[in-house]
Amino acid sequence: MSLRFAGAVLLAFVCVQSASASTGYLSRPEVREFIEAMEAEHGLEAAELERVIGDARYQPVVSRLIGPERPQTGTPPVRRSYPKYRAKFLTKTRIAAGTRFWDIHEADLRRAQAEYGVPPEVILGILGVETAFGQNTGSFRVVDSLTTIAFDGPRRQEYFRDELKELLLLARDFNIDPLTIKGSYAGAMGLPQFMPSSIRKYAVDFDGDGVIDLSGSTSDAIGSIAAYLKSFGWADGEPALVPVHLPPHSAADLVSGLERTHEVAALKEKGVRFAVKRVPEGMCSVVELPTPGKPSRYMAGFGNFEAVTRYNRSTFYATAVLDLAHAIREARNQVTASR
Ligand SMILES: [Ca+2]
Repeated sequence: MSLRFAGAVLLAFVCVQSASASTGYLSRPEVREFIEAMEAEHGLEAAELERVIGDARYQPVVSRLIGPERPQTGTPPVRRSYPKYRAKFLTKTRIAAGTRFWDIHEADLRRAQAEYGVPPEVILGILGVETAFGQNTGSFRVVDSLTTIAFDGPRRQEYFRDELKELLLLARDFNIDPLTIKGSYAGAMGLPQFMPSSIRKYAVDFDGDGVIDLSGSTSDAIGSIAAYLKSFGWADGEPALVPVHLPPHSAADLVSGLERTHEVAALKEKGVRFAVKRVPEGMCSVVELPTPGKPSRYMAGFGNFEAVTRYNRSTFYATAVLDLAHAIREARNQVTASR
């Protein structure tokens, strides 16, 4: 199929979807089915579900942002640039905002470290990359985002139907009107950008006021990030990433991305050199950080690195979080040393 033809089909698809969406989601059989299942399986009232989903609006921009199906094999991968990705987050402004945030919320950050073993800078690295410490938490109505992708999205409809379900249950649990909840185009919410299912599973009421509020309570946001990382195996005091030097021509064999498939001892036998003396035992991944036109850098990713990738399944993301964490820690050390 030529690209032009694919484009025409896509356009026709969008028009059909928009036309059906403009008559409202309630008239769609798959939406009726969803509502009936929510009623039968979770005891939500049909009238309330109809009020909420009947008000949901199709958002073309959400559909566009979630993007098309990823290309299948056969298309050459685009050579990405880690330094370019990193530069978006490791700005002077963001690092300075991180140290200010640390000053203001020191007590909560300390308490999170004591309870979950996650150091302040890692929590700040996530907050910094996700929302610039709460500056960009998203302005979409989450009901609109999730309903759009769940029923009209170009991909991952099933996942987003589950998240819509979780949002409705979350709103019931905390007695909030789901129509008032704002978030990213993909339905991620609050300072730490948790999806509804993650809030229900992992978030904590860290300020003890009886509700979990990741938008209004910085304390809840801090505690919830730490609780999330701990649930995915964060181990206090362990390194997340260790720079490695690979023997020539071994990258294609050894780079494993998100997968921790290598024994440290086996990598050493293959001639991989670790940049630190005390290398944790056990399994690690080998992560490639490419720069177009230059040799790539390589890192061994351990359990704590994997915990961060559980937040967002991307080696670039997790490396940038940890780089920002390190930069904020350094900046804070300088500030406190000069006081
Ligand atoms: Ca709270």
